[in-house]
Amino acid sequence: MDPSKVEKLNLPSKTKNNLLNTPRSNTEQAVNSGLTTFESQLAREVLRLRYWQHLINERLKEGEFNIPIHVAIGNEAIAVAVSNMMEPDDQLVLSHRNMAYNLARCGSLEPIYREFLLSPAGAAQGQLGSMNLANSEWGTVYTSSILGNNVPVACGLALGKQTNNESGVVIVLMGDGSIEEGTFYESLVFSKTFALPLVMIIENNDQSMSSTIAQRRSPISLGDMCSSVDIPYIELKGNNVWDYYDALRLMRPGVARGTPVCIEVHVKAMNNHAGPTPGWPTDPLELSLDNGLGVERTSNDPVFELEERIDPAELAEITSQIMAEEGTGLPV
Ligand SMILES: Cc1ncc(C[n+]2csc(CCOP(=O)(O)OP(=O)(O)O)c2C)c(N)n1
Ligand SMILES: [Mg+2]
Repeated sequence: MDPSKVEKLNLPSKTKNNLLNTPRSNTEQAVNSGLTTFESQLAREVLRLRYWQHLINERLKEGEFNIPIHVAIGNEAIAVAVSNMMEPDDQLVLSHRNMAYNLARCGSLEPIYREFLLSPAGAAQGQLGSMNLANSEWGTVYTSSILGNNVPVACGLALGKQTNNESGVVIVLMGDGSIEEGTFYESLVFSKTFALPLVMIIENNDQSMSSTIAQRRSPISLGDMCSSVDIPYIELKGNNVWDYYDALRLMRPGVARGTPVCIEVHVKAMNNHAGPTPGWPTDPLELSLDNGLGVERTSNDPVFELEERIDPAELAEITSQIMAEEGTGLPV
């Protein structure tokens, strides 16, 4: 891509230098905070995903897109952990809220941004838009905007691997709303019955469009549901990307040997269900790059988790490198 065509989103220079909410006292600390290269890479990917999603949200605010787009600010730690856990033969199956995963797998904002514009230069030649965006070159083999539709498809892909004696596992993503579809239970039973190499990940943001779980249904204990069909259940919370990666790597060999696993990860929807945030003049949700990359100073926010663990100078350095990378900005 021609770097001269890249606009580094028009931010006040004060903001550019202060994208991280890191008001720690000792900013003079040594830059090398003792992270391994790999830990640093995971942190970098989380920050980059956040930056890219902010950029998309800024363009959503300007009304640039003609299709529904589901930002996933708050889902970066699990997306980066999944992306890095994947091996070359693994297959990823996504839902309407696929942005963090597709960006993590693609490793570049531009083809996805162009796809959102339905451009022939987009990641799917402008044919899939956002809610169905898949690209097998990234390992994202199927994405569905129909809740619950992608889980049996993932079962079929995993069955295909097993039947053809192919390596790799299938990972399917869904939300707390999607598990209300009957296909989820059927897929639990099916995957166990056929010992499929399948990882089912439920991003529980306690939200399905505008309703919380308590507003729309009785609670579902995923742990109990899984144990009733003898499927291992793992609960992830805290948004620490390194912990999430370790948990996924630990689980993967068993899945590859034919033990399907169900993972519930707690995420916080820090953006509106779809479209821009804020979405209307009295919207209580506020998202702006002017406030930095971080949104909440709690463990709901994967960026805050990094701010708590990485030396501020090192974090600021990583952030400015991300913003200076070729292809990181948006085309004019
Ligand atoms: C079968 C079906 N019913 C309803 C919808 C409309 N719909 C789109 S997204 C959504 C909420 C999904 O909630 P969840 O699965 O928890 O994902 P989240 O948006 O919270 O990430 C609904 C009801 C749909 N896409 N498919
Ligand atoms: Mg949800």
